[in-house]
Amino acid sequence: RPRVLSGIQPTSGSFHLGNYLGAVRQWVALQDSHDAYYMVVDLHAITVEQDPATLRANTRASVAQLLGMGLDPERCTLFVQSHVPEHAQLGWVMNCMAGFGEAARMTQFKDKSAKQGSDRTTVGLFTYPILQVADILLYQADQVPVGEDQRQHVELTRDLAERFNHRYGPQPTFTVPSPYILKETAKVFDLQDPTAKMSKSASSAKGLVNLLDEPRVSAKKFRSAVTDTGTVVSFDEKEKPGVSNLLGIYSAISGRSVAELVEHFEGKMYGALKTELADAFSEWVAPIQERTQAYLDDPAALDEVLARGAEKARSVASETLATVYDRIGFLAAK
Ligand code: AQP
Repeated sequence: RPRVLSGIQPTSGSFHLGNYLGAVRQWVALQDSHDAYYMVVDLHAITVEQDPATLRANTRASVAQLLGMGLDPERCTLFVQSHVPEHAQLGWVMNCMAGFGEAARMTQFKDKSAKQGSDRTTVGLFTYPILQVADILLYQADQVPVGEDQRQHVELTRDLAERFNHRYGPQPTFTVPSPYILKETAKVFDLQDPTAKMSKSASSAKGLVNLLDEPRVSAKKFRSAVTDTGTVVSFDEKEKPGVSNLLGIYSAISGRSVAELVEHFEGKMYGALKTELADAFSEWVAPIQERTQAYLDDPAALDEVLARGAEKARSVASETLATVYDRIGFLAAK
């Protein structure tokens, strides 16, 4: 079975709809067809300052939500990144493979550091895409299910894997991975600014749909989503970004195609779309919240899942790291 690897940051108490539709939904779907490795990337989280108690609580909450959203530890390997020391170890090696200019071209770094200012931007934020390269290569992943905003980082992973394979050949050390990005949900947009990505740090509270918020709070956000001055419900990302975003979300959570939904809303106004979506969302999110709460109420079960996950992940990661250390000429420890 081909292997997939992906991760998500524990930087908030709740994931948002963009995280789910762009990434986690695919993670759930790939569990049966792929050898799946998924992790909560706490090493990445500390690229911006974190309160220790909050980080610990958010890491637990993240694992509980992933299980609540449908990851099944019997069908995938779920772990916390810092439980597998090989990530930091291979991260250093890959830092030494990447060019400074190459890293400086990462658009996410440019955007985030421009917002923070250079004194508040950590060196970790600059090198985080390279740690992500190590995350992926350690598991010899064939595919990386992510949202569109991560495409450039997967491209960097491919470049560095090929560079390493070439420099330390002739046998390849790393599998060169491909991004796995579904067109329909590659980018979920802010409900208040449908030309911007829904994002935890950039969206206004009203534009961001958190999965663990009270369903009626999210329903209200859908009902007051920004659309346009037109009246016909149709899918046109350029002319009708707000309506198209709502249709995309509705389609993804209901399993009905966009074409079917457009037909359904024929002759109805935008208000009908918003109200139906608000109701559908509330119904859809309720069982996710219940399952998440059940895992939060059983910390021993959660620890058990993570212990098993880390052990399995470490067995793969340590093998890759040993090969890398050997190929680059590190003296073997006796
Ligand atoms: N709006 C989105 N649409 C589609 N996919 C998205 N992802 C994030 N936002 C969207 C995908 O979610 C996965 C986890 O990403 P992450 O750990 O980088 O999440 P994040 O950084 O917490 O997400 P944000 O909201 O984008 O955070 P900030 O605002 O801090 O940058 C990834 O696969 C990502 O593509």
